[in-house]
Amino acid sequence: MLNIVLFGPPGSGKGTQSEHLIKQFELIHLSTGDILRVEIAAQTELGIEAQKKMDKGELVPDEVVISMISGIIERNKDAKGFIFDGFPRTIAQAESLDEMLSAHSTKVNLLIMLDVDEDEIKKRLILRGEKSGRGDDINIDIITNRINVYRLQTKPVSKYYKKQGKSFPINGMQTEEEVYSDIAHVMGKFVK
Ligand code: B4P
Repeated sequence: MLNIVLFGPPGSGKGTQSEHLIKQFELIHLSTGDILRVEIAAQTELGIEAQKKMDKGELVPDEVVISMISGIIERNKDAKGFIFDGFPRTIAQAESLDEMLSAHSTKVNLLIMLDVDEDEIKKRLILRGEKSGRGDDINIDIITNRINVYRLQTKPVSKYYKKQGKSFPINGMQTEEEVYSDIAHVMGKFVK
């Protein structure tokens, strides 16, 4: 299995770059943000609880997200690998992911870290909010909170994988195509 974590602040291009990766590599795309938005649209119990957190720019509780991911890994034991998009977002999630993968004799192979500065993130998210009406992209206070949550709770996850020699930083301030070209270059080291 080849397992990739696409990592970076909100609006850094994780979802955007996942689309390119899916086209080129036969990996299962697993976006916790997308899964949660499906639950919200269906107004499930999980979705209603998740929406309260997401509308404030906070993270959904670890146990909720971990059990969602665990079920999907379990159902796709024979996959060539996964693109984890927006997961793990806390150290507890990273530790759980390592345990889940290790139970299937596999591991995270690399973390692709998309570096984008705060002013650019705010511009991108506001623009997306205007186009899509996505609740957590419209309000600047919510966006600022998401950036703070990223800095405090999520950024340490990149250090966790850096210590394991698995973190590859990419300049996410370039055009979408240039970012993907850099990602494809890193992927070349893992896919022969
Ligand atoms: P996500 O759905 O993961 O959303 P995101 O971080 O905002 O987006 P992403 O980085 O994918 O941005 P995109 O490519 O779309 O999370 C939403 C919320 O769900 C979280 O705040 C949290 O509450 C909850 N959640 C999700 N996972 C969780 C977890 N594991 N634990 C707890 N809670 C969780 O790009 C954004 C915009 O930029 C797009 O409009 C795009 O067109 C543009 N763009 C992309 N690349 C560009 C480039 N190179 N140049 C210019 N614009 C670009």
